[in-house]
Amino acid sequence: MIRPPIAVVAASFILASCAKQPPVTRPPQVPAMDVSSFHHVIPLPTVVEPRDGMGFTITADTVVVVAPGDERSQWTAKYLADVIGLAAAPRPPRVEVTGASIPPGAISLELGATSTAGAEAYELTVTAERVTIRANQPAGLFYGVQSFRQLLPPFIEHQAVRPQKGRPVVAAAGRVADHPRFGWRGAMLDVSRHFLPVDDVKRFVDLMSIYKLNRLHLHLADDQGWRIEIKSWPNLATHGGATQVGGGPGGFYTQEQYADLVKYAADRFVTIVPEIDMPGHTNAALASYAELNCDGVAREPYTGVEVGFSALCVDKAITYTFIDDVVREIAALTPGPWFHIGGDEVKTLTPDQYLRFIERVQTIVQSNGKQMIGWDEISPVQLLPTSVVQHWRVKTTPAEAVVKGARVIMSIANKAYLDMKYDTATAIGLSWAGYVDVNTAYDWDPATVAAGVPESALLGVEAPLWSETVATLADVEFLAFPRLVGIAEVGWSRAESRDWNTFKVRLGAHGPRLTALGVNFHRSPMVPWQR
Ligand code: NGO
Repeated sequence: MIRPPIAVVAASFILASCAKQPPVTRPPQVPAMDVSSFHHVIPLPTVVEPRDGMGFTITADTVVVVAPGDERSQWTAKYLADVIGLAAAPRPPRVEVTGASIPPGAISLELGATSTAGAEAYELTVTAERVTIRANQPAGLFYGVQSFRQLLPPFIEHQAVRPQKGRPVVAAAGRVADHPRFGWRGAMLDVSRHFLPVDDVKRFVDLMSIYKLNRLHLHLADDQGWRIEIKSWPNLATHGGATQVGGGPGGFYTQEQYADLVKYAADRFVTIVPEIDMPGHTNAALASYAELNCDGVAREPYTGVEVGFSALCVDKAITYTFIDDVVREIAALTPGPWFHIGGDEVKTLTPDQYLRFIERVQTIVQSNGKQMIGWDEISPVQLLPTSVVQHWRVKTTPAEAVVKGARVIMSIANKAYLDMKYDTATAIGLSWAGYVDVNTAYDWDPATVAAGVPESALLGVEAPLWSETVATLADVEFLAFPRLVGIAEVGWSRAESRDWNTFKVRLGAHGPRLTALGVNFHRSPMVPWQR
């Protein structure tokens, strides 16, 4: 079967390929009726060139071809074969590892120079004869695969899909050349206030990687729960992890489970960023070990949602032995270069105590081979050039840290916090930073949202999902989707190419894909969802 040509509005959709070219005018709003003839790739690639004519049909003979030598490319080829799964044949496409010339009918994954430098850049070409995904590095191949996947019909995403006559698996013809605006495109899960089992986190990794997000920050300790096994301080997990908001059973990751999760994410080019919040937000630790408290008395476990009442005893030597042990054990399990120390909302220490504490912890993190990240309260600290500030507070700016050379992850709460309600009707979530509807989460630029934090200071963008009101994976998905899809585009696509009116139409085309994936997404009335 021939897919309808996609010429109609193609020209307006072609975007300039490199930053040196003059800014391109924004694509006009796409009428909903034309949507089926479009590439709907999210995040919007740097260049999209739909072409007339037949697309590529996946059949029982389709092979995924990859050159020998690079394991990650081979893993990505297998991943693509699994994504296609049984949609076109009784078994997934065969993966052929070969240096020989590419046969017709193949999907070819190739490492080699592309028109844009960078580990995440890629080019994707789809013709009736073959599909070519080319990238400088394996990460780019993975992103090329994710773009190609989005050209395939949404039904392939359904786990129970079986090949059916009259249901061809066709990708439209065209070309994409693409690279990201920012290197840091993240999400954060707060597994402390409510615990999420490893399989739920893996599912979240799967979903975020479809949209080329590449950092998953895990908020592993707070007042209500300590969620990772520390062998030298075992009560942290067994006692400090035994409850959660509302008094549920909580839980924690064994070191083995955490390492497995790190690997699972790394396979999908997602780096795990562990956070142990300190010196505040530490009641779970203070409840686990009496000696961490200034008065030597262990605290009661906490299952409420107040903040700011707890703090480590910053003048006791054992506090720093404890921190060094925790950082060392987690750092050893974490190949990524970062360790997040929280540092937010400390109300029981003097400013001087706070500054000295963070500076000392910064040294501990560095001596364990990691770069420190902290919430923007750490801005006044004498930061090392490698340290990073995560900006969340709406009425402040981390400009003083930027002046001193710090780099910033933009997570401003009134745009990027996924735990804010969409609107007054949203059943879960908070609203202290206002309502964050789908357009609000999308329609902003990280480089202009905080005074004194220009593009050059930004590592990128991250959307935190705090879990005071978020008890299950279904809740997580409801608040994250579709806003996280918008944040993914904020992080990947160039500011001048982004436009809410065209984005909402492309997002609407992702409704059937999210449905087929079983995502419990918010069907916001402001998005023209396709059925
Ligand atoms: C704040 C606070 C968290 C809350 C969250 C709720 C930061 C960095 N500290 O963000 O403890 O859970 O708001 O939105």
